[in-house]
Amino acid sequence: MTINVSDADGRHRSPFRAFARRALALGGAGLVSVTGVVALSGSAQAAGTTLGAAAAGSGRYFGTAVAANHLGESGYATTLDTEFNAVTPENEMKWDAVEGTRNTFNFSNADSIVSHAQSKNMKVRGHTLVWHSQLPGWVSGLAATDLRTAMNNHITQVMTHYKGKIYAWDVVNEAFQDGSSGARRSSPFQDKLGDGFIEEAFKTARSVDPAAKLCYNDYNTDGVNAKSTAVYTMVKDFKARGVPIDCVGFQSHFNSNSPVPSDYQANLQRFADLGVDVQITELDIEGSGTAQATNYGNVVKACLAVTRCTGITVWGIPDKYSWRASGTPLLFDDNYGKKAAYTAVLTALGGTSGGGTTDPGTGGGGTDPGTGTKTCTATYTATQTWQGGFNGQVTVKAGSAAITAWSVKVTLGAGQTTTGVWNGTTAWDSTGKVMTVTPSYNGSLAAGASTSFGFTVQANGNTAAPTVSVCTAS
Ligand code: G2I
Repeated sequence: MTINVSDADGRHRSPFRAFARRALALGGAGLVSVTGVVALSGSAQAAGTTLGAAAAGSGRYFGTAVAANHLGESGYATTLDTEFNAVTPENEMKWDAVEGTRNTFNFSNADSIVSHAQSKNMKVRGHTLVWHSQLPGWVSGLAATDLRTAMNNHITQVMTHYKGKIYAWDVVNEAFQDGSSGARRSSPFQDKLGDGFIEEAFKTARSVDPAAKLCYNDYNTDGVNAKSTAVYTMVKDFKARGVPIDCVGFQSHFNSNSPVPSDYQANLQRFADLGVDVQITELDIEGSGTAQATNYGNVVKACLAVTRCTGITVWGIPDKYSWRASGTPLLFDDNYGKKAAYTAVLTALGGTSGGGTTDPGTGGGGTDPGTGTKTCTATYTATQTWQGGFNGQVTVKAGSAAITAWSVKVTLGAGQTTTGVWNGTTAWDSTGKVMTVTPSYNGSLAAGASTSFGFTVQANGNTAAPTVSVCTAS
């Protein structure tokens, strides 16, 4: 069955107008000519339409690092509250932030994140108690006995302040060296207290808040390598000797120099097999478009394949606030538009985009008992605009029967060219203006489920929205 969906007025819009237009498209079934199928229904908050809700479908959380100074920005807070059900303070719980002066504790910024999270029923990951970085100078200057006292006091004071409010603490962060040595990293703690500082920190932590999960957290430990094996050996030893440890965090900061390892899932699994939870704690993947989306999807799939992988945290919301913003490593663009990576993550989590739920009358997403006819609709949204071009996104939604393939026709305006298409495979007609987009990995949609593809348009003076027409399903 073929359904024609055309762009209402063909004009390119500001993000605010695009938002208003999306609301119109969702509410306005009149834009879509459908025979025998009720088009769209339900609320954007229905289960599985956001990252947090989709992750909750398998009992997991989907979190983000949060910076207190952005909470007053409405796009930031709205995206946080809509999409995520866990937070990690990005810097606000670090030693320099809470105890810059010995025994003088300042929790105000961290408190603002924790209270925000609590008001929204979000989990909080505490980050981090003992770390060589962002460590005030006074700590590094202490001699061994005093340092041990200061470390245990810091853990005790901070964990007492947040007792009962923290899902998991990164008790010790990044204590191992990079490279092939498998050795501990030099730090004031390591150098003055020796290897035993790690287990001492965990024992102190357990005594303060027995309800919090206690994690060891590190980077470059995402695949099977010398560093991850050194951590593995330590965790195995802790479990054997009854040193309290509940989880291992895999930061998962990826880029072309440090790609997602092919044995990522196997590595998570070998830690889980030691009897600890595993968590992806600081995920970001530099890149753009399909390549970035594919990597993100693969990371999520790896976590879902490991029963004890209890949740995923990305290290920030929009690219512009990333610690490595130039690599555009996050799920939302600078205007909080959902990137292809977002869609890949949501899809991998088993969620559905586009704000729709299943059609009424299908009995909860099954094939429409009336017809079983395979249909789809396509809705265009401009997600980002800049001098000279824009990004367009097309949401493809299955009708009241599940589909395994779809095809959408997109006609560019005069003078326009595309410089990239993601989450879809293109075939061009002889004019070079009409592309037929078919799925790359996202062809199978349950009844009422959605996916999206996107493209970048070089406007060449024509900012009109491309015409999206003819969604064909099979
Ligand atoms: O470096 C990425 C992460 C690696 N694993 C541990 C994480 O805690 C770490 O996070 C980053 C934050 O994302 C950055 O925001 O840690 C950095 C410090 O090691 C943070 O950067 C610092 C800047 O270096 C400071 O100049 C700045 O004052 O953020 C501070 C607060 O904005």
